[in-house]
Amino acid sequence: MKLLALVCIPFFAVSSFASIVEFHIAPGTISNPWNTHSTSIKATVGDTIRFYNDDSVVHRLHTYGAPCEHGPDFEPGATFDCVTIDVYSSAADGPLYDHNYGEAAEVWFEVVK
Ligand SMILES: [Cu+2]
Repeated sequence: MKLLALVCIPFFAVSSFASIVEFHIAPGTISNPWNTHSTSIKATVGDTIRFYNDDSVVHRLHTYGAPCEHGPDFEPGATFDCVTIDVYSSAADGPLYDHNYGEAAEVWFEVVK
């Protein structure tokens, strides 16, 4: 039993901290903001923010390396996983945006340690 505990405790200790935060890009978003300050995507570094493209056009998250790497194009009906690697506060540093539509297509985050 002691051995089992030694093997299992580290697994749960690591996995219990990271979670998946789901965010749906609404139909009809096109070149408009994905969300707003008040609906900022909230996560902790290490979490995966899973974007669902519920829209009719390709979307692509623009970042400068935080909270996750710059996104690829992802098709309507597809998902994109933003694996967070650093803090990012849109309230402090401004919204990120859809690479394909420019800065007006805002994406708001509050990703903390
Ligand atoms: Cu970009």
